[in-house]
Amino acid sequence: MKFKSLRFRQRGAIGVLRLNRPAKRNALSDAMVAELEVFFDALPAGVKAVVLHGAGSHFCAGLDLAELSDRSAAQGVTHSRGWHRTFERIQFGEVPVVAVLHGAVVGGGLELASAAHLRVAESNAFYALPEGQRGIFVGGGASVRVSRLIGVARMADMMFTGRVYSAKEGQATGISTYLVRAGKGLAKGIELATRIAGNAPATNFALIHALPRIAELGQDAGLLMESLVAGIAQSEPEAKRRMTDFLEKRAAKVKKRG
Ligand code: 1HE
Repeated sequence: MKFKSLRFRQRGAIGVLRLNRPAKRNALSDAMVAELEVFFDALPAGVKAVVLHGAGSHFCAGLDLAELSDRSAAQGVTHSRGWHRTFERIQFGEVPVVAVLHGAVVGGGLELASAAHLRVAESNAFYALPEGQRGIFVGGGASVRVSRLIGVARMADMMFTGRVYSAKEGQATGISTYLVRAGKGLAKGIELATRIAGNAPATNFALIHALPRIAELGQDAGLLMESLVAGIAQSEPEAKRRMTDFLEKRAAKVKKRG
């Protein structure tokens, strides 16, 4: 696949997608957002999980400020809805996406990261929502996704005050769920994606499409939906095979760490 602002490599079942405008700190131009949409709309055959990372010293500097033109209110809405469409393709797409974060993960960069299913941070990552200081508001889904990751109060603080979270703080507040040394993120992302790609397809489908929706429901409807999804998943031959493998001592036990 040939893109101008992205670079794609396939490693078996894993697709490694790199934001590739390091000179502009991977700022999200309209063209780059459009390329992301094309990529996630029609994944290359055989890709079962994607690792998303950034070229150079930062994951992503957010919206390409050089393109902030004289948009009317209506054009601003349309622009934001375009980002929403693209990031929905990532969140509710066909495969799990692991984002590997390093350096600046700011503004639209944090919005993009929050559309992924798993976040691995390197120790040099930092997070901010400079929209608050630039006199604008988030438009790439942060109100929904970042607020759910770290809470409304923390997100509002980031925007009110320009607060920057370190990688350690990002790990403690729930932005990332893995924290690794600088330079080790991609290998960790590929390791995790490989493990995820080996799951039963029904499990990955449920985690991408059902879990976030169930979490939005009230208890009654949520529990019913969980039962429906559980019933479907366990009826799959793949699930039967995996359970038999365990009972016949062919599958790994859950091991205590350390
Ligand atoms: C850019 C951008 C950008 C860098 N748009 N060109 N995002 C921001 O407010 C973050 C703005 N960027 C920064 O704070 C810093 O650039 C970084 C902390 C990310 C990186 O710093 P550094 O020292 O490594 O790089 P630099 O020297 O600041 O920038 C290198 C080049 O990238 C420079 O261009 P050059 O032609 O002078 O070399 C910068 O102008 C360019 N560059 N960031 C355009 N963002 C749907 S709503 C989403 C709303 C938002 O995302 S708002 C947040 C925007």
